[in-house]
Amino acid sequence: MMEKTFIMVKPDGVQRGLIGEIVSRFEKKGFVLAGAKLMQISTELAEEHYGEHKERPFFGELVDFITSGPVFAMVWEGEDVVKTSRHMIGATNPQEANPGSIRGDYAVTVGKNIIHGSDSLESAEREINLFFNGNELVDYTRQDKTWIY
Ligand code: DAT
Ligand code: MG
Repeated sequence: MMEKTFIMVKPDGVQRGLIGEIVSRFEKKGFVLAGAKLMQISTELAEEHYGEHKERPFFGELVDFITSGPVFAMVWEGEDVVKTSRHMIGATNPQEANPGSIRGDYAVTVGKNIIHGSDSLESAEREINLFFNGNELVDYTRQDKTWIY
């Protein structure tokens, strides 16, 4: 099924110069970039985005971290992109993330795991709407589509 998902390079990934590497992996995979922007997340947006974790002991640290510097927010489109991008990203704890995954290759600790990806179709829709206006997303066909599907 054709889907869209929300992917974000976190402040640690931006500071470590990993935006290009991460964009490149999704691009080479064959997914379509529908929108992207460098932005500073407000405390309000951070608390809303991570709302499901507000009772967890690490919530305060998580909000401080995600607002500590610019993030690179993206929307990627493709067949089963929600689940596939979670595989590409790897386990939440980089110590458990497989080599070859983004966290497995570039991160060491759960508090600085460099990238976010929506965990379901419902989360993807919610997060895309939270971070992007409709007019910031572009609908187009990649020229190599028939070589991917
Ligand atoms: P994911 O980012 O893989 O969807 P999640 O939704 O369970 O993981 O948690 C959101 C973020 O919160 C995660 O990327 C890093 C942080 N986090 C999760 N569990 C944590 C823990 N036990 N200690 C510190 N930070 C944690
Ligand atoms: Mg999550």
